[in-house]
Amino acid sequence: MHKISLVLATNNPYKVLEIRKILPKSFDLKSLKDAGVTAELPETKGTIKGNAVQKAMFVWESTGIECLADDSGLEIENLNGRPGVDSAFYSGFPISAERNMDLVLSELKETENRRASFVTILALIYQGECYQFEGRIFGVISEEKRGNNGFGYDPIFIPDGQLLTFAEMDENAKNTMSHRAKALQKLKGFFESNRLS
Ligand code: ITT
Repeated sequence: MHKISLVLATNNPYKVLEIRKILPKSFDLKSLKDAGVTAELPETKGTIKGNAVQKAMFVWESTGIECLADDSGLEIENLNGRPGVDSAFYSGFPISAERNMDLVLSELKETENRRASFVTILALIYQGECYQFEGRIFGVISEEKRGNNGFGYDPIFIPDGQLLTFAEMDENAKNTMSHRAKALQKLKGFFESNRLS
């Protein structure tokens, strides 16, 4: 199996860590820094899917290197799917995960329906084509922040069937069940079934 070389089109170091842990060693995954990309990635499409494709196309067009972008978000039922595409900056700028979680918890105060899901859309540019893979995990928003692992909204998300938040689990547990893990399994299956690996 020859190595599949891809640039990860993300400025989020936690995503890079998770993707590198989840994909097998047959993938050679470079960071934007490794590829010499210093520009901000554009994210102006207003949807998670649109932004994933936009980030991947931007890196492809500026480097000519095949790449993989990840756009993700937390969708809360009782907030009509918010924060969704605005997850990174839900409580404004400068970006603060703590303030984002505090806002969500205050919006859900005394709310019975705490159902939510995390979604990831991966956009892959490979051999001149753009492919997309989606992963989703359902769960509930906890009453308060718990745990220090992971990033973003991990301290307030409890996946269905679990007692711990993502931030209380060790990274391996999150990486076997997360939205990102599910999307990456599809990507892996794509390479296996197309014998591209
Ligand atoms: P890039 O665009 O550079 O990839 P980003 O952090 O801005 O990095 P997104 O635009 O996809 O990424 O924003 C997604 C936000 O959703 C992210 O900043 C977190 O707040 C949240 N998020 C995504 N995946 C998450 C996860 O696995 N655990 C917790 N929060 C997550």
